[in-house]
Amino acid sequence: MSDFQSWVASHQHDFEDVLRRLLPQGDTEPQRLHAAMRYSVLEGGKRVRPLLAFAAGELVNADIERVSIAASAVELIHAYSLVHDDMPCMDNDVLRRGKPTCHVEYDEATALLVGDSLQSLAFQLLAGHCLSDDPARQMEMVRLLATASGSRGMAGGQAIDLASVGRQLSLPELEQMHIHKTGALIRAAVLLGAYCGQPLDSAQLEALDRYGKCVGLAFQVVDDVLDSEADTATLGKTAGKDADNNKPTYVTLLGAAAAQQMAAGLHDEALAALAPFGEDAHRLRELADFIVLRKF
Ligand code: GRG
Repeated sequence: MSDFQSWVASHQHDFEDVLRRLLPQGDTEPQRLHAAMRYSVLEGGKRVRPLLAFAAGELVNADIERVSIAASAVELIHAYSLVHDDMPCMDNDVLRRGKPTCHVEYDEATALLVGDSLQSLAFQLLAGHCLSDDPARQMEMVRLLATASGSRGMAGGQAIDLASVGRQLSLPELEQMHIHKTGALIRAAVLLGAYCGQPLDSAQLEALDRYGKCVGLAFQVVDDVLDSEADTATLGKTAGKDADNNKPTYVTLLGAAAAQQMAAGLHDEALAALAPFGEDAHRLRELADFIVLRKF
């Protein structure tokens, strides 16, 4: 196992314990809702967004307890988005993270409430723990996550996505959709991790934000390639859904080879943005490599 692989495995392991502790226990009333929340969050997922927050936190010597809370808030928002996205009124999918989706395992009303409750819990965590010695910075963190997940961020991107089914989008339109739907939360994960530590100057924050924007978009481009090329067992979710749903993707627009090339270009841009941080940013560099080279 490489040094990076053991860093990932150890953070994934410890982060699972953090989530287990922060989520309401399954025997707490209302039990069915709490069990469904735990089902949707625990034991699954690559935890890419939390890993980005941990790597950004390491760059600024942030307290790991603080980063764990920020990372949990982001992961809970991500998990809520997956639960809602899989529902019949949206993507109508039956498999997620190698398991039946929440509404299949439980029911639609429960899945709706799971998403709602995970979103509320994310903000409860951000507001209920001390994440910065500067209260104004902590308020900025709450605002950042709210913006990234709301109608000007992830939910807005999802709305554009739903409206795009069966339509031909231009490359800039597709990029706008994905910058919001997928990119906004990934970008927020990087900045939230960084906000937990030593203050950065505006040029450094801007550089980190550029990194987050590039890896966020690269993540989606690679996701489109994997959706068209990998199999359901490897992905743990239904492969080929985009084509089946007649959705525009980087692959349908550019072809797989050009899409892969685009991801490589974004990867290079992400690494260039990290240049001012030198060796201290090595985990963020490794995560950019992982995001572009991943096979699942
Ligand atoms: C319902 C408000 C709302 C938003 C949904 C994120 C999203 C927006 C929908 C999920 C569908 C999808 C394929 C989105 C693209 C982003 C993406 C690749 C999500 C999957 O993220 P991974 O690969 O999942 O990080 P794991 O399971 O590893 O956490």
